[in-house]
Amino acid sequence: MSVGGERSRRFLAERARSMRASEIRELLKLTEGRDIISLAGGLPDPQTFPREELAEIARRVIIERGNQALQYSPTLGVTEFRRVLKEFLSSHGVTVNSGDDVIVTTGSQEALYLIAKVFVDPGDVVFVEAPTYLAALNAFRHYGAYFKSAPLDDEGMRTDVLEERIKEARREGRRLKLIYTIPTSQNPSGVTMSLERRKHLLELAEEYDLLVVEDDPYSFFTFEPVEAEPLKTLDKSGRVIYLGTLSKILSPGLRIGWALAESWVVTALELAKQSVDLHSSTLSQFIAAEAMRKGLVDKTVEKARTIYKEKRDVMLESLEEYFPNSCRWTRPVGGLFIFAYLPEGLDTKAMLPEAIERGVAYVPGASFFAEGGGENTMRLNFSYPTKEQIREGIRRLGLLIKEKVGG
Ligand code: PMP
Ligand code: G9A
Repeated sequence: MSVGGERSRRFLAERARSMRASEIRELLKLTEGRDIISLAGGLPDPQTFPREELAEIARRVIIERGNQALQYSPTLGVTEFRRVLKEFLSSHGVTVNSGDDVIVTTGSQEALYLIAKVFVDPGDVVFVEAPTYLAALNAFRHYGAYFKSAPLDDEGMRTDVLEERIKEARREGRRLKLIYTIPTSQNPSGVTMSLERRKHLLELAEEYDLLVVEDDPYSFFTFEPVEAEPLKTLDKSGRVIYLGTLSKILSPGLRIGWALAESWVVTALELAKQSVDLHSSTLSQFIAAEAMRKGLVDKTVEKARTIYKEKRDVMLESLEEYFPNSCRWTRPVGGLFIFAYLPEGLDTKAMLPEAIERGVAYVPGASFFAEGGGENTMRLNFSYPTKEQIREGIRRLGLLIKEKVGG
């Protein structure tokens, strides 16, 4: 999907002409209501939604506190929720400094958009992982970011390459702004950054005077113990903007996310948000505050951890069984995705219509690469499909790939 035509050329702002569709969102439209096994969008398993408890909370909030819960609320967020949220974060190992503040956003996607809006001028350099979350790339791209990426290996972002890219950007006389990273159970790769790399990344931020955006939807439900201290906690110089969300640990439909950072950053985001959506849903924030206070989020996290670990294992076993030996893939300790590398020369975007014809969808990997490449990669989601669908979906994909490459 793109915006085009004579009228659009006449009227659309320069900025809007370069907007790209999110392949994740487009695939969601394509697969919705159709008999297709979707290994595409990162949807939580609906089994993890605590329906009865949320219904009870929602009822009580509306009946007993409806005057506030159904009302407009401050742009920064409902004061009570922000307080509960700070406690929740602290108790989960995310350091909240005395000079920090938190803003509630409409999912962490809005936080990404607001960050792009307030920090990125056209041509400013944003350093990213290759691959990285494509909807973050789109948000930065919208404000004219110039990307430089560093590849991932089993220990996360190659910070030695990051350093090279930073030096290169300096030599080119560019303005350096941000490092964007998803350190734990990365999207799309599933990889988790080692402690050593985390420290190196922060040293680089300090040395080259950069802000760090730590996008962290997945660290609360890793399936295996990992040394995954948040950058926000390791950071001693207030450079990290920490983003979180309830989407994977309670419900994405509530559309509640947050940014925790030094208060000057939060004020800038607040001003930007005033003209985007005034504030995030008051009702959702009242519900979220209660859910956190009652331990419902922690309970959901425990449930999600068990379900997703099993599904990940089924996907790993199925890949082993059905994909040809010429393919390789990541083995994530958390998150919702496995990233697969097919033999060079295979184009997963070109192959997608055939896969859909056979009743299975995935996200082609190329859009996760800011500087091109990755045509032979694909992202496979294991949280949403049932175990049977995972096996069948991977079987069908394996057959298709074998037809293309032999093996
Ligand atoms: N960042 C990352 C890394 C994600 O994976 C997602 C959702 N898949 C988001 C941000 C946005 O999530 P939400 O807006 O639902 O919080
Ligand atoms: O539905 C969305 O756009 C959120 C999911 C993101 C993803 O699949 O990475």
